[in-house]
Amino acid sequence: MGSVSFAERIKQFFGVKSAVSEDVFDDLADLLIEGDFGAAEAFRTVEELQSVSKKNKLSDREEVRQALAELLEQKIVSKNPPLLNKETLTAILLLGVNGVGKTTSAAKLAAMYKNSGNKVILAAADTFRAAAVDQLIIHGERLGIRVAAHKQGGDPAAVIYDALETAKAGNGNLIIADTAGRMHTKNALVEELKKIDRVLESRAADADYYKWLVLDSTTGRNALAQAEIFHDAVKLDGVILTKYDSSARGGIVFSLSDALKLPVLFVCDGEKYENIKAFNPHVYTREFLGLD
Ligand SMILES: Nc1nc2c(ncn2[C@@H]2O[C@H](COP(=O)(O)OP(=O)(O)O)[C@@H](O)[C@H]2O)c(=O)[nH]1
Ligand SMILES: [Mg+2]
Repeated sequence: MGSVSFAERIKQFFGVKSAVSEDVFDDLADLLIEGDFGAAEAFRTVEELQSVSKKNKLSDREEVRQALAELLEQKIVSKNPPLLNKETLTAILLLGVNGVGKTTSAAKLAAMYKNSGNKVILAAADTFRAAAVDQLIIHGERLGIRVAAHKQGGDPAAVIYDALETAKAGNGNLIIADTAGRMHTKNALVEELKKIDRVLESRAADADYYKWLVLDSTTGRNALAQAEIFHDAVKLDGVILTKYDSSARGGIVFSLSDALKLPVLFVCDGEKYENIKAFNPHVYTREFLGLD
């Protein structure tokens, strides 16, 4: 792709003043694939677009771009982030492989929900890396938020258990749990996550419980493979898309919808606490197609 960003390429593509021919649609399929669409999905989308274009007698690329925006927006499975009940307990489990931004997202969510009046407890259930626990404790200190933590190597399920007890003692209505994401032994990770999941299901049976997968938007199609593994293991409720400030191409959102019916709940576009916002399918689609 060179140094030209995907958004620029798609802008250039639609900026060309020419009639829409068969070739234009072929090129568009290629472009969507470059933008992290799956091949089958890209061809299907272009076929649908071709039939819409024919039906509505669209003649230039700009009209086709508008039609594509509508088509793509309809494909997104969307869901607003939940409104939390402050009178009852809510637990949010963050999952994902190393480096995607789980710990950072845990802190961002904690800051956001604290600002809207929730009493938050962060749970340092990534006990695999000492640095992960320290990183969360530092966020907790900065944000004035309690962190449930054990020493490195401890049982992550026990950390969650502690956080639940602390909350039940009246010290919080929202638990946000960070988890480990080492993928070198997929089975061990899946087993660990299932155990955490069981603790939450049984010890917080009356709580609202959400499982959100954190995905790095710069990893492209690999993100879909990650989502499949985690969704299989613990039935996810939604996705947090990180690093959207970088060279992300964005097509992955359409695949998450198409293949897994998984909604994206939040998009993060920087390292600061405030760099998180609720996902908006309309805005996202228009940004993806370089429309402002
Ligand atoms: N630019 C950018 N960097 C991010 C974002 N989210 C996380 N990071 C950075 O990505 C790196 C890994 O994040 P971390 O939360 O430790 O990932 P974890 O291993 O999944 O817990 C850190 O350097 C973060 O500052 C984001 O939305 N944008
Ligand atoms: Mg981490």
